[in-house]
Amino acid sequence: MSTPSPSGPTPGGAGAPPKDRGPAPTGVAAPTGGPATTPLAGAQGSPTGPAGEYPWLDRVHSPEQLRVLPRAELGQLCAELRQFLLESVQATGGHLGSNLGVVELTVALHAVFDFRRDRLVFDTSHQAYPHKVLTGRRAQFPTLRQTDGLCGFTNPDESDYDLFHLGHAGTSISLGVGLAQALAHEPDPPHVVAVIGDSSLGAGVAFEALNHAGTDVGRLLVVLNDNEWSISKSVGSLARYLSRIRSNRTLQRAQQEIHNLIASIPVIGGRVERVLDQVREVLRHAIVAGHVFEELGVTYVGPIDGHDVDLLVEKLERVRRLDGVVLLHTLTEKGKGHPNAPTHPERVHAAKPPKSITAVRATPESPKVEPEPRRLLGTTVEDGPSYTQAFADALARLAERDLRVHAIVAGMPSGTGLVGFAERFPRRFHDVGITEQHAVAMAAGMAKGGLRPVVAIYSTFLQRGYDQVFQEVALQGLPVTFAMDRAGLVGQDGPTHNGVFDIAYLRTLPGFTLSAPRDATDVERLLELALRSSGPFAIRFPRGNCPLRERVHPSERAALEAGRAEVLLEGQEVEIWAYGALVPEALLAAERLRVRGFEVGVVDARFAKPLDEALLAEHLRSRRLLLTLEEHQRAGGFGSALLEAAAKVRGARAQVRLLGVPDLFQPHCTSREEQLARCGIDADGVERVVLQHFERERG
Ligand SMILES: Cc1ncc(C[n+]2csc(CCOP(=O)(O)OP(=O)(O)O)c2C)c(N)n1
Repeated sequence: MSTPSPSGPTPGGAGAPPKDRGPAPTGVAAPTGGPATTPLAGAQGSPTGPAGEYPWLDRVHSPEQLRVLPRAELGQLCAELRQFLLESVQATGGHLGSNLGVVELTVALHAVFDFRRDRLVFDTSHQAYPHKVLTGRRAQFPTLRQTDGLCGFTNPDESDYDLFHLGHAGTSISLGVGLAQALAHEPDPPHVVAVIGDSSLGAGVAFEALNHAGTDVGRLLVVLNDNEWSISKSVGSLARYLSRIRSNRTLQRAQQEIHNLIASIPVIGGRVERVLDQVREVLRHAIVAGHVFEELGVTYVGPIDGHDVDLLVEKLERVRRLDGVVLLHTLTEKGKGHPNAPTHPERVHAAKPPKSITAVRATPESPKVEPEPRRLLGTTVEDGPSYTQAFADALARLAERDLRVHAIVAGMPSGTGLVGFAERFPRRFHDVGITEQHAVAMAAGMAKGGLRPVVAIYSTFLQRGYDQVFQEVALQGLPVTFAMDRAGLVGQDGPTHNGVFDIAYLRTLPGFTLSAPRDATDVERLLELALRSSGPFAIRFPRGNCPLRERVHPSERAALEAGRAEVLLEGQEVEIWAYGALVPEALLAAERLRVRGFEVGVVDARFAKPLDEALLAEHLRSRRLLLTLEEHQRAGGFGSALLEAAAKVRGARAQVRLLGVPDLFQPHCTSREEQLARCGIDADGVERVVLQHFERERG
């Protein structure tokens, strides 16, 4: 890990520039790679050498080394870099498609700018792999997104070339505007570059930033990486507008001629001049690509071929001399070089890690190796359907019965499992793009109009729409259902994507019902209850699978009632109140502790709000130890809610211990299971706490 340079202009403020990494290499002679044998689809330059050989890439361990390569060899470097990413990321898993698309752009950026001094921000930063390779991290690629390995996003802990740890889309222009303002006082201000995808540009915050950027905030280059895809196809009028620019080659050719024509219209004065002014404007609007940006005060350049590294270098050298805010529009192909990219860009977005990598790994902190399914008391932690699938299936069944049910997603139709729903109910499915605020406010409008909208959203991305959850939904008391996927720890994506704050940020809002299912049957029952509810209702479920065999048969379950917990196992001295998907872990721990002679009970709390206060009071009075178990930050979560209720109980004798995610941003790990173990919120963790508690009491 490198430390920030002390020589930054405003240390800790504008992001200190990376340290000089030693003198530039001198050897730039053509490397002696083997004969070219593996042509690379669509790559610029000649083919790479035999698989696994990267004669030019081997010479580049830093951007300084890139900058001394002969310009004519940059195409070859790009070909090797693309080949390296294809081989490496397919072996480990990771965001493949977006990265293959920005190879030439990243090489050109590092060739033209010096990001030891200039500043580079990647939006969302899932497309920063080529940047990682070029900034000395290639050797770590076999560890990509694994425990203690290379992060899948930019991360200042990893390199001084990474200014921010990001993962949520749309903020790069704002960050760039801030950096530009912080650096503007310098005699020769460094350049600030923000790289943003076409879909992320549609996020509200990106529009807000552009709106401000055009008002003299300093020098900023925004590079629009337009590949026409989000994770799915980009949606909305902005996507349509960009696509019109992209497809209109005639317009691009005509553009220069029109510029010349406008310039050549003579200035005559008086009325004629005013009319000609209008003609100039009409022509500009009708013909000039990107006039929407120009109207915002942003100089638009493009569109240009984002896979032509020579052209990119030439344009970047030109635009870096311009003042103010410049938007360079580059056209790229998502997954460039991958055989499936032309037909299935969505499939190429993320390469799945092979099974051997996602298997639970033993670590010194968590010696957990559990190859066999763990059976207990009629339930198992064997994999059933994913929670995502259980939700999608349930929603489709309920939508069939109730025409008022609409589904809303914010750029994540596949991630939320709703592609099938979209095909089946196209008029009742709304992908609004990466616009979580709009998604939530629109749901409020739908609910007011008599519909039953279900906002299917990752817990972490609902944070973007929090104010709309408060004002448009909660304050109006509207029946909007929030199906929060990836609620909990998410494994390889890490802290930007962990959904561990939602209970805290939702439970303070009056009138909200907060719930979490322990299995697939309860996913459907809670969804049904939500759709019958008269106010806002949240259902959280994790990235992971439902238990294959359920503890209680669906036909034997009592009707659900908001605020009613369910006793799954009667206890005497110890009671575990578990929330949602960790209920099976609590049952497993209870089983093991019972073998050791502890009469441990398990409650499926099911609701964090309202809580089952009557049952809680009974347990607080009669048990010696009460544990809460949740996949959420301990601060402000389910356990905190329970403690607040406990403070009102007279005659309580139980000690209460809260098991949840500690007050740290949990780093990425190879698997969610490993993160659960690290936080001590799996069966082993529960068992350990109970044993330690009674050992301490005894000794
Ligand atoms: C606020 C937010 N919502 C949703 C996502 C999930 N997400 C990650 S990448 C992505 C697509 C981004 O598309 P684009 O900006 O065009 O970049 P590309 O992947 O095409 O290079 C989405 C929707 C996110 N990261 N942040």
